[in-house]
Order: sequence, then structure tokens, then C-alpha cells
Amino acid sequence: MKDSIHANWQMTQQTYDENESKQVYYFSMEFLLGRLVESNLLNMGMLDLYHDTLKSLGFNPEEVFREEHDAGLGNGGLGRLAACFLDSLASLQLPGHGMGIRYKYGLFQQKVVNGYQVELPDNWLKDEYMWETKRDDKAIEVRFGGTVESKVENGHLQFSHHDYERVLAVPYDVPIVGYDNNTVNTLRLWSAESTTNSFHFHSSRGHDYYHYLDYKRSIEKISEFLYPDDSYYEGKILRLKQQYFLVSAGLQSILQRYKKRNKPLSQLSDHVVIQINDTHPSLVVPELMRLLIDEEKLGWDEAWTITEKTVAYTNHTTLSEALEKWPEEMIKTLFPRLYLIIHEINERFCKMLWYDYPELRDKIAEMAIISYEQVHMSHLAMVGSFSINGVAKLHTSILQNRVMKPFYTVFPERFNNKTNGITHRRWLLNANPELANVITEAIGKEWIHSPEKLTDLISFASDSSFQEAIAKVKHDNKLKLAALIKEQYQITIDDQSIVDVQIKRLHGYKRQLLNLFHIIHLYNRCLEDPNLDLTPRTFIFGAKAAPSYSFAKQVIKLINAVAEKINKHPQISSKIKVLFLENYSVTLAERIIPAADLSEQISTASKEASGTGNMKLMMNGALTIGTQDGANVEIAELVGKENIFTFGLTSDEVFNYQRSGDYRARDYYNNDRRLRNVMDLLVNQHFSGDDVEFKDIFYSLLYNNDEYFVLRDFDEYIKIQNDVQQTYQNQTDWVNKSIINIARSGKFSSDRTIQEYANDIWNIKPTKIGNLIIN
Ligand code: 26V
Repeated sequence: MKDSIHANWQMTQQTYDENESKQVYYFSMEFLLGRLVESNLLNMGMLDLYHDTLKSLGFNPEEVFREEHDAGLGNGGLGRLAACFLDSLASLQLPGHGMGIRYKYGLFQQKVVNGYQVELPDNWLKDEYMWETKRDDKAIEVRFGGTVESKVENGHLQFSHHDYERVLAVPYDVPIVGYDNNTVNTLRLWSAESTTNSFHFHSSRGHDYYHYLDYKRSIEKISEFLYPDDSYYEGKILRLKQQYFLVSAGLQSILQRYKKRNKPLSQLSDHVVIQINDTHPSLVVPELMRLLIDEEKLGWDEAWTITEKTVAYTNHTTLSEALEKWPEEMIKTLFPRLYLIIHEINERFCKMLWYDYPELRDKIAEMAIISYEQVHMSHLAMVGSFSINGVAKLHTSILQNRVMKPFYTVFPERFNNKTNGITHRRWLLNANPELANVITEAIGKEWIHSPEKLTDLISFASDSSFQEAIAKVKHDNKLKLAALIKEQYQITIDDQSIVDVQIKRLHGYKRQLLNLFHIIHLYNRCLEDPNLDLTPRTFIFGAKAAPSYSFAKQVIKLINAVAEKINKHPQISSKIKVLFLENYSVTLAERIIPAADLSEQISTASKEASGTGNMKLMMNGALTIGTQDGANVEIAELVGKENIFTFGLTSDEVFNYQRSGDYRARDYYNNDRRLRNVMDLLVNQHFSGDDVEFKDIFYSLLYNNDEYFVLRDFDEYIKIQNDVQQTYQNQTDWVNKSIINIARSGKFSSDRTIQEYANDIWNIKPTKIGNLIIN
């Protein structure tokens, strides 16, 4: 398999160069790939053959595939999106590649010990990674620190950089295999290495060897681990070094390749486009300027025109605590030349505002790239790029009308929306082959190449034999998940129960707590009335918390404490089971999603930029219970309000509360007995012998006024959860809705998203890769 991939890989790169195809480079600090063996086999049309061969040799294919370690080089949605995009780029025969970092340790492995999250290192490279190829010949030098001098030469100001630290960036290339075509694109992951010749040994000093070891360690640290923070910015110097390392190595390698085309730099943007995944790689703007001015000797204006035409920026969050702002001093010390460039970009931008937008004069301080001794990375990204996009309609409108409003006034033509998507090949065809077969039997296999064709299923939504087939697949998938849970967690789940899942990073705004309050409320109702008619439910959580996010870690402990109590209850446990599945990952998601009935997408409206788990679950026939947030809004539009369970504050209502300041969480506690009965259990030792254990959660709701409006949405959530149960009791109705969800999910294929990027932002076309003729 690797050989045929490698042959196509070479062919692909050669064809791109011969045809001078325009190349997209997707710069991202995260690529959450998961496993690749099965998906590559699938894309090459060899999966069935491998299955049969392994079986005939007496192996269980699933056990064999389990040997592959997940490549967990990402935190959550942003990293997984990057991986889905690579799959779609290759599958649409588009010349698009990833640029990332080869972290030695991916996102931590999570263990649950006594209900608490414990983090262990993810040593994913320990038995060598079969997909990577080290390219020593393509190594690049990246420079940190030092001093910059300027002098006038031939009437031009020239800058020279001295006393910097040299780091060798070595690329490891991973092939990205297209579906049913010969395209193999590249994900280039950079690793930081030291070389003895970049260290000055002084024979007069005795300790050089130890200095050398120190130096080597300090360099290797740059690509050592992925920061486990998600949606929370912390100004850690090593993270900033990682960002520049990716940006500088990536850009230099792109320029080297471009130069082989013998085209003038003024045409760079006809051949290359750089998409930056959030602000993390936004140093591409000043770094490209530096390379063009200092190395290629272009003038400022020419360099700026090229840069602005080459870089495009995607925003993935409006949470203010996630917006990157680096201390000016840190940038100055680490990248003295870049600092000067950023300074100049800022000066020019502010001047332009002053003269061309008099009505915005009082906004200049707010819009500046450098202000109050901080560098605002999103401002840098917006000023230096030709496209600024959000990731769902609602999110983009919030950017335009609120968060980035003054920038939208200045650059209206730059803003656009690209609603996220997921690769239906991994998330339906590969993760749920039984469902894929039932679909193909009904409507043929055209949907695999054209996922929007899934709408053909609409006419089968009330067909009873089709409904039966769909219901059987769901049930079979539940049995499989139940077997996995039994094996790994020694818990038995009821395969007739509603499988209710919330799988995503643990964060206040995602409101795992609201879900848990519903569970505790049901538990209270069962205690009050042992004969309560409750449709059995299995609540599944999968979530990692950032190690420094103590509230999120407490929520994990609370979920586990509630699970322990309920699952051990002699009567209630036959109606309710609560599972916290440890070490949530791409692979675990692939097991849970096909078995899910209900998809929990209950973020505080306005806070979830898009969500992509919502799309994966919908595509696998789960119904959504959700707020009007992110892409949920578009899911609702597509399936119609009768096929989704919507509740809660709208984003406008949330903004109004935030503006007026008249939300009073306490009133909800005081006025709703059910809510009091739930919350009081947190602080009266019911779930834990320790009465301080959950008090921070309790206090955050009552004394910090419940930032995420959990108490406000509780009542509506309980009511809609009751509708869920009613609907589920009518299986025909439920399955009908499930089919409509599957049928309408084609729009959320990342093929659609990538086609939109290709048409509207990148201006790229497919390049067909011919068949290899092997003699
Ligand atoms: C942010 C930060 C902040 C600086 C420190 C490290 C770090 C690492 C990751 C992130 C990512 C936060 C943004 C993010 O993941 N956004 C998610 O992007 C998804 C894909 O567009 C989207 O579906 C989710 O709604 C959004 O939360």
C-alpha cells in the first residue's frame, strides 16, 4: 500500500510543477488526523480487499487496525477541521497541502483516577510512525533572537541580523491520499533539530559539551509538545516560538519551491495561497514581508502588495479569552526584525485610518495592531490578508456586526462565510459502513462522490422497510458500542435505551453542566417517584479538560461522581446510565457517533463558532438537541424545526443580557424548586463525601452570576428533553426524523466547504493526476 501511495505521490507533485498549478498551503498549529491506515485503504479502494485478506489469514481486521496509534496533533474542532480539509482537498483533486508541527507529544492521554482527570504524555512516535518520510534534504534554518542593524546601501535601507540562535527545521512529510483518484498531497510537519555546526565550540572552554547539550535541549523543546489549551490564550513564550518556527520554515520552503518555476515574485499570488487556521500562524504576514524585503530585496510597497494578495485568514472563535495578544516585548526579543516590520505595518495602517476614515478616529486605539504594549494577532491577520472568513453563518455575522465591526467597515470586501464541514468518507463511509450500505442500496452510490445526493433519501423517510433497515443499523451499532464499553469499562448498557451523547472539549460555554443538571433532575424525579415512566437513557460524555482549567476539571469529577451514584443505584440504574468515556479521541468518536440517538449541542448561544461534532452526529442519524448557535442554526434551517429540538436564549438575547447587565442567576435558583433540588446536591455531600469538592461550580453559578446562562436555560432544556422522550416513544416518527437528518447532512460534507474556499477565496482548479504506467 505504501509503495503505491509513494508512486502516486511523486506523480502528483511532478504534475503540479509541470502544470504550474496554483498551490494552497493550509498553515495550522494543529492537525488532528486520528488513524490513517483504514482511511487510506478506503480512499484507495482497497479496504474490502484488506479486510478479506486479513480474515482469510485468521486475523481480526479491527484488532489489526487497532495497532495504529492516533495522530493526536490537535485539541479539538480546529485541528480536526484541518484534517477533514486535507482529505477533501485531495479527494477533489485540488493542489492543497498542510503545514504543521511534528510535535513529539500530541494532546495528552487522559486517565480518570478516582473521578479526576489525570494527564499522561502521548508518546505517539515511540514505535516509529509508518506514514512519515523525513526529508533531510529539505531542512531549513530558522533564526531566533539576536540584534538587527540597519545601514544605507546604494540609497536603500538594509537590515542585517546578528547573534541569533539557529534552529534547524526538518520536514517530515505525510501523504494525503485522495478518494478514488490518483492525487496524493502533502502534509508537511516540521521538527526542530540542532546541528553541531550551529553551535560555536570554543576549545578554550572546558564545559562546551555540556553547554552544547543544554543548547540542543532548548532547541528540541520547540517541537516537543502540543499546548493542551483550547479556546484559552496564555502568553507562553515557547508557544510563540512554535508559531514562528512553523511560519518561517513553511514560508521559506514555499518560496524555494516557487523559485523553481522561474516566475517573478510579483506573480507569487497567482501560484501560491496561504490560508491561516486562526491567528496562530499570523506571523506569516511580517515573515513574508521580511523574506521579500531582506532576502529578495523588494521594496516595501511591492512586498506588501504581494503579501496582502497571498494570505487569507479564518477566524474560529469570538471568545475574548481565546484571542491572541502577545506582549510587545516578547515579540521584540524573539524576532527583532519582525518587530520592526509589524511596527511599520501598524504605523501605516493607523495613518490610513486617520486620513481615510475620519469617522473611525476614535476607534484607532481599539483597531491598532500594537496597543497597550501588546500585539493583537487578529488585527495583524486582518490587515495583512485579502480574505477574512468565519466558519458558520451566525458566526460570520457576529464577526461583521460585533467583534470585528470596525474592520468590516474598512475592509467589507474581505469578509466572507465558509460554513464548516466534515469528510463524509471518514465519518460515514468508514465509521459507519452498515449505514453507508443501507443508503447505497436505497439510492445508489452516487452520494459517495456527490454527498449532496443524500437528499434522495427524503423520499424513503416514511418507507417502512427502509425505516426498519435504518433502525436495525442503529441498533447493531449500539450493540457494538455496548460491547466496547463492556470490555473497556466493565459497564453494561441497555441496547434499547436512548443513547444521548455529548462529546467535545470540556468548556464552560459548551455547558456539559446543563446536560448534567438534566441528569440529576431525572435522578431526583426517580427518587421521588420510583414508578416514574422513563424511557431508559444512556448518557455518554467524552471530554478532555485543559490541564490548567480547574473549573472544567471539577465538572469532570462531578460527572463521574453523579455516574457512580446513579449507576450503582439498584433501581434507577436500570433507567439511567451515565458514562464518562476516558481519553476521548478521533478513534473513540468513530465508535460512539454511529450508535448515537441524540446529539447534545447546547452551547450558550453566540459562543460556539460552528461546531463540527453536530454535523458528524447528524450524518449518522442522531437528532440534535441544541441552542441556536454556530452551525446548529443551519442544521435547523435544513431539516426544519420539527426535526430538531431547539431551545434556549438566542445569541441576540445573550448579547442583550451582557449589555444591560440585568441577568440575575440567583432568581432562577430561588424561583425554581427543581433547580434548587439539583444544585443543593452539589454542596450537601450527596455526590461526594467532601463538601468543598463542588463548591466552586456552585459559586460560579450563584455568586459569579452564571457566565454561561445555565440556570436561565435549565427550564427550557428540561421541557425539550421531555419532548425528546415523547418523540422517541414513537419509533416510526423518530426514525423518520433520523432519516431526514441523514438526507440533509450532505451539505455538511467538507467537500462542499472546500469547493467554496477553492472558488471564492483561493481561485484554484482541480489538477487531474494521470494513471501510473508501471512496466
Ligand atoms: C485556541 C487557542 C488559544 C491560544 C492557545 C492555544 C489555543 C489552541 C487552540 C485554540 C482553538 C480555539 C478555537 C477553536 O478550536 N475553535 C473551534 O473551531 C472549530 C472549527 O472551526 C469550530 O467548529 C468550533 O465551534 C470552534 O470552537
